[in-house]
Amino acid sequence: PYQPAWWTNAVVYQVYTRSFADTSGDGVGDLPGIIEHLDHLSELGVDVIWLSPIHQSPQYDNGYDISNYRRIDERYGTEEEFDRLLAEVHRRGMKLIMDLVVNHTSDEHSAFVVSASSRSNVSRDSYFWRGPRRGFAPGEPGGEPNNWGSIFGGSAWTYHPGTEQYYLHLFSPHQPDLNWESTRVRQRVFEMMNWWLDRGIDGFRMDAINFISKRPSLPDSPVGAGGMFANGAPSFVSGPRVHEFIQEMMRAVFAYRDADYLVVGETEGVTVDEAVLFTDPLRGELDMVFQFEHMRLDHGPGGKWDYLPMDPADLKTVVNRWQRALSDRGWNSLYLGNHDQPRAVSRFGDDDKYRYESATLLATLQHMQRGTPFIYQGEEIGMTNAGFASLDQYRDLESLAYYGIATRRGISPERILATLNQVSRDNARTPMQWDDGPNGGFTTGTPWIDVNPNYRDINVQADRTAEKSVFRYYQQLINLRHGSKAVSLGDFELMDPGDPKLFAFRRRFGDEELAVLCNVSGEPLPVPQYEPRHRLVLGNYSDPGDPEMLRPWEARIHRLS
Ligand code: ISL
Repeated sequence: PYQPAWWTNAVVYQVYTRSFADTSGDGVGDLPGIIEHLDHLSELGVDVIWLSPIHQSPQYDNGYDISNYRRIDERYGTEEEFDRLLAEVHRRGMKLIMDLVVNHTSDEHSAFVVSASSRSNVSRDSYFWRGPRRGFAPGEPGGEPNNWGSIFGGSAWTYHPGTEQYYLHLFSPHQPDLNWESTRVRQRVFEMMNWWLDRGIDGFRMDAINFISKRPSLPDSPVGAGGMFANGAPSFVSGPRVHEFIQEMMRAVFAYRDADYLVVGETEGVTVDEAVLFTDPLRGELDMVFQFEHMRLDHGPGGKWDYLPMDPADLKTVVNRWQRALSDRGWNSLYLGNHDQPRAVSRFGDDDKYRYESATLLATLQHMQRGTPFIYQGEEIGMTNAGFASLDQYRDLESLAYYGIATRRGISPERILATLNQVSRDNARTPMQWDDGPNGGFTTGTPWIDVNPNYRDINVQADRTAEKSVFRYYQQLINLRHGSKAVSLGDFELMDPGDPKLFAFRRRFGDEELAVLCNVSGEPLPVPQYEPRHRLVLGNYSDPGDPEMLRPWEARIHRLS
């Protein structure tokens, strides 16, 4: 008989170690801090923990710039503490997957240092080195090999005077891109992955994995309106050899292993058609990918920094498209936030008057879809955007780069602050709020980034014991998934696609059928006539209310059969 993969009813929790729990008092979260709070996660009911990078790193991008892939960064802990964490996770019946950042390394990685040392060294082609554009002298302004901009602002090329060439970095200059055309690069990555799996981890979250294959000629891209640099995406998003590289990786790393692993790819810019290719089990690539369409719904024409409030109807359209596209082949991952995105309740809900209701409604929408849900730390207690009052509270290199660019464009500091408050990645990175003590119980020292001032009201201790507990609601959603094939595997059918406020759908597997009704607004909404009012399985209001009306941000799950 058909055996669905184990992760079809699993729930994953992302730990951003730096901001989770600090036991050493240096203001940076650490591995013993995770160990200390593992019961919080196992009580929540999650099956898998995904750790953002904890490898040795100069931390320009909080660990997404790795200088040694086989060492734990001292700020986070020791090798022994990592092995203890892994054992403690396993002892509680959970799994641990690690970030795999191999589109690029740190510029302090030994391979890059060697690569940069001369034009003729063996590692030179491990990265992308190019001379200046024709007609330019090396290092001359405008002489970059092509016109791509980096994702964090500025050119995607940095000039290296020592060898009079430029190296490519899709992200910051501290994150040079690895050249996957080199078999040596691929071999070394695969060896490193095997080394981690042999150490006992249960899989990987692969950072920017659909960027690893570039069009070899690295051609110029058309320049967008007003921009100085062009978007190189057409030459590196799902590039020519990406499927070949990933299949080769899976053969080299997983072919002879039979344990239960999980491999999820981060694939910004992926289309539904590409996602099917990446996740069709018969192709031997990834188990699931993170798509980004719903993360763009509040981007204006100028992109992420050009914030435009989202229309909830667009969210329905996107969800429906992805649910349908991966229903026969492939598998969805489901997320509303992570360390790169503002807080879900602040972005898609109402983080003020209806914080509990909208946080639990969003959780309902997410966890009742077909796919594997990912919870970002703090979401399970309804943590909100950072609420910073001053620009100097921002830490992320992307926020700081934006600050520089926006200042040069003459945008006022007030506007810049307002934009950062809305869209900056720092919003997700403020420390986990454990209790109402100093620094929310995150550290006894000075936190590397300020704690959200609302920690006195919003914290784990308060939430878990509150009458309206986001945490307990998540527990129930996770329980429901674990026990219901309609939730984990059922068909998805959107109801009332035209209604902008009502997000309603049915899930069906065999003779089990559930209906999910969500009022994505702060006003009461009539319940559609056709909806039979069967047994309520779970809802985010404690009393049944008027069966004909959904209250503000009300979510209900009914069992139809
Ligand atoms: O967060 C973004 C910009 O606002 C995304 O474009 C993000 O950079 C992209 O999804 C890739 O993210 C991953 O790789 C980056 C790292 O900074 C992110 O934290 C990571 O999730 C470079 O390693």
